[in-house]
Amino acid sequence: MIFEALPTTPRSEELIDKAFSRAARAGRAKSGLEAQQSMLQTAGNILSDNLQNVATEWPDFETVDPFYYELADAVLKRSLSPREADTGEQVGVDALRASLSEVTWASRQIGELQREYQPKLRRTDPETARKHRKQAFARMADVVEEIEDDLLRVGEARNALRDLPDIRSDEPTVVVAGYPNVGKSSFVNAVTRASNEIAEYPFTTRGIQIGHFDRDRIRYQIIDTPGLLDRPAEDRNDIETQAVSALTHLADAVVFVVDASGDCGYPLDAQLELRDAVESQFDAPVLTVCNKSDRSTDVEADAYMSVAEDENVDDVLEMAVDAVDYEPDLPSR
Ligand SMILES: Nc1nc2c(ncn2[C@@H]2O[C@H](COP(=O)(O)OP(=O)(O)OP(=O)(O)O)[C@@H](O)[C@H]2O)c(=O)[nH]1
Ligand SMILES: [Mg+2]
Repeated sequence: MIFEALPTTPRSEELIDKAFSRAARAGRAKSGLEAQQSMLQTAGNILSDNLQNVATEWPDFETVDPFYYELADAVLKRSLSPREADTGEQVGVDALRASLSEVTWASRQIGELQREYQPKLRRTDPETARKHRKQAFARMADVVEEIEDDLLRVGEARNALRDLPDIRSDEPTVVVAGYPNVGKSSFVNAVTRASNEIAEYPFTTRGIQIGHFDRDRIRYQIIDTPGLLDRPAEDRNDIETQAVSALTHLADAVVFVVDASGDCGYPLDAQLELRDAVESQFDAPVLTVCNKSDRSTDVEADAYMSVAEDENVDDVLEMAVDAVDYEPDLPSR
């Protein structure tokens, strides 16, 4: 998971304290002009390096997998307030990138201050050097304080993204969709290992379920998305819509489960309408699978199964694997 390893982001105050106390320590080890030079060098390096690290530890959003880009954007749109200082009222990944570029700016600015003051601490008396050094520190602190909001925002973004469910964008993926109560989770549970993860999904109040199964030594990922792909698109809010859009980048096949018996509480017409909508939104093949065949098979479908009676479940999975049509990248010989 690409956002998992992001380190904590320091706050402006923390960073200033750290830089200046290390600088004081470095200064105490020397005397006269050298003490002032060493302090400037230490504070400048700590500030510019730490700020630079904040910016470079993020993945390059230009090249990030589209699934993660949209996922991150949706999460950040919810968790980051718009930058009021910006005329553009940036939100989501744009707001984060704007803050990261401010942080990079600050890092460079500190470097420039360091270079500006270095000559002033040479060939002068220690007292004048001390005044210049103090002035340099004040200006460095101003720069770091100026990006206080940006550091906070980057820290918030990091916290919001770190806990995203561990969905692998590089594994062949089956997405399971369908109205509530049709048997989606029953199917996922039946075909996956016992160790399914139920992950907090930041778009819905329901946990997303991520399971895995193996076929021909290839690991497949199967994702149950309650609260997202279980009702008409017009009922989704902006963030849910974007989450579904992220899923379209991820899905290699969709198993759309219907319940022809209507036991689930939703009329078959509505279920098929949702199926058509999912079909038109996803590029991946969509299999219509009639579950609860023990109750009814009264619908045109690609397959019929009863998870409850373990009827045809493996065949449905096989169909899904065929639909995924995954060709592993074999090393070229
Ligand atoms: N008769 C019958 N009942 C089934 C079958 N499969 C699932 N059920 C029952 O249908 C109900 C709903 O199943 P779930 O797997 O929770 O359905 P779901 O689609 O995950 O529902 P949500 O998570 O609410 O969206 C449960 O009571 C299951 O026991 C089946 O093949 N036949
Ligand atoms: Mg479920």
